[in-house]
Amino acid sequence: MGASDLSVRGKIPYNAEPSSLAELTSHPITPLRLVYARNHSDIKDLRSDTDQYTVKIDGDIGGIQPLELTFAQVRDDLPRKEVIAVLICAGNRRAKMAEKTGRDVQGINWSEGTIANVRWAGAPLRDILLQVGVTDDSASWEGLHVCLASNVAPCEDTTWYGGSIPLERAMNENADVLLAYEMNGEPLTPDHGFPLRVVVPGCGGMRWVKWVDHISISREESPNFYQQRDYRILPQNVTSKKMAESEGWWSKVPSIQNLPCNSVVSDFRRVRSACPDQLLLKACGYAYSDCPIKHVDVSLDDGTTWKQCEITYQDGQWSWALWEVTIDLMLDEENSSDMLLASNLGGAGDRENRKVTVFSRATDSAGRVQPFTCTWNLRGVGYDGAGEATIDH
Ligand SMILES: Nc1nc2c(c(=O)[nH]1)N[C@H]1C(S)=C(S)[C@@H](COP(=O)(O)O)O[C@H]1N2
Ligand SMILES: [Mo]
Repeated sequence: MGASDLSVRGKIPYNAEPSSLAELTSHPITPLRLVYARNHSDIKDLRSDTDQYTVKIDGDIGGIQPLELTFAQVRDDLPRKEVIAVLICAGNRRAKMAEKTGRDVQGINWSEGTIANVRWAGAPLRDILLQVGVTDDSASWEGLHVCLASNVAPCEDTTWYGGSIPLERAMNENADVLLAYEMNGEPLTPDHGFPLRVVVPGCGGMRWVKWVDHISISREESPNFYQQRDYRILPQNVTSKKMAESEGWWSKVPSIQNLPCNSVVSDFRRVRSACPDQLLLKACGYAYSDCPIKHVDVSLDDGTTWKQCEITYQDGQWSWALWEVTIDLMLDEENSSDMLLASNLGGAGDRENRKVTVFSRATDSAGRVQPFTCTWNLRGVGYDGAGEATIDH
């Protein structure tokens, strides 16, 4: 990992995101050196312990035959599946939430780079669950959860890391949930969970448990702190952790699972034009949801009118979408496009050094539209307001 590729947001535990969003979105598949790191504990380097490393699978329901698999068994004896899926932290864009709402949020001050589009390879979790006796009858999955845990290192708030997903998701062949051992064709690195991590496409990164060593089928969601008392969107009126605890808010709202429909502007700049009457601006960025993106649109008039962008990359069900658009900001305001708000051009006079703000908005294939504004929540999670970038031109 190059020293300048990531901006370190916390040294202990180690938390870092790419320094340049423009560079991040210049690669459809995120190179390992640009993959953000999000850790609630020290990073365990288990590379010399792989012979001892096992994953236990059990459950508190009937009909489960507990099983213990070695890393080699998971890698060599089970089917291998590859999936391109975007990994995103629930705290992505937290700094934007603070900026747009003018209120402090609790958590690492993430910009918009805690996102990585990776080609993962691993064993389908479904095949492992079938081995321990989960049946292929979907009615039997109802109300059950798969608890995913890592006991290799104590975390900031508790002694271990865990999270859970509905059993339904883990058993659905099309949901592509993996016990992954490779990213971009290489073994996982210690910071990304070597030897095994869970990959849950379309779901927030906090459930993609790294260094996973215990998988358990349960009637309850994971009892872990990060499932029960964090990674939930608390209502706006909950203004402190103390209030959240004393009024029991954590159990009143659901744990986050699926990704929101979201987009971000990663680069916005003026581009040269051969025609002197033209003022060309180029914007590009990323978008994602819990299903493929249908289109991304941009607005120069605070969301009154929108122009559709070109999607330059999207691969399969679970990747991010990369988009770009060129906007012709005519020098003659009278001929300017409908999109253009006069105030955005700075009004009368000076055509130089005027600020232009572009907003982006994603629509997914299920018809969900990214909202323009996002309300504040205490932990600053799930920010999904319009993407935004401003330039002086
Ligand atoms: N064991 C363990 N797994 C974990 C975490 C952690 O702190 N410990 N962090 C989670 C969170 S919040 C995110 S966003 C992703 C980050 O994965 P990365 O560091 O590979 O980018 O891992 C998840 N899995
Ligand atoms: Mo996260």
